[in-house]
Amino acid sequence: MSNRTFAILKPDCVRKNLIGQVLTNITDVGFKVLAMKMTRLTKDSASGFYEIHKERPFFNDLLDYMTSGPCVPLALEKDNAVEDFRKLIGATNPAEAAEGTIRKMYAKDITENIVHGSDSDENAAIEISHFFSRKELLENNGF
Ligand code: IDP
Ligand code: MG
Repeated sequence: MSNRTFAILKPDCVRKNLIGQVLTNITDVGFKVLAMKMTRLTKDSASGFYEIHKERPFFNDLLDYMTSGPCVPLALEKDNAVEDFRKLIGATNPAEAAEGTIRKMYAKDITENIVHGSDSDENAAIEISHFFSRKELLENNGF
């Protein structure tokens, strides 16, 4: 069990002006923000990040969506971070997400689903280092 996960407030979250609201949902349940930035993904960066899905039929739509505007990557800390964050955001498809989850409350559909959350400790570490340099993590948090 690791105490870190990686999240992205996706472009629809930024467009809908929900950055503050969703961050509040995240910090209210005890996640601490270790690092945060606002950035617009390039096609290359988005396809590297979602490499695992490159054979899926929705891959091109996913790249268009993730590059459609700025997003907010976050490195987060909490006990049992990966699992607790996945519970907080809910199922990929908001129609199937539990009541009270972030995707249930704010997401439009299975593509535009507001937020990313790592699915394992190993991927959390890879994804954090995809978006944040050692220097950024060190300067912000002293580790
Ligand atoms: P996750 O974000 O809940 O981990 P993944 O299966 O890893 O879900 O998919 C990554 C992202 O790709 C989803 O969050 C969503 O934006 C998009 N996506 C996943 N499945 C579909 C689909 O069946 N149709 C369209 N977009 C999808
Ligand atoms: Mg995933």
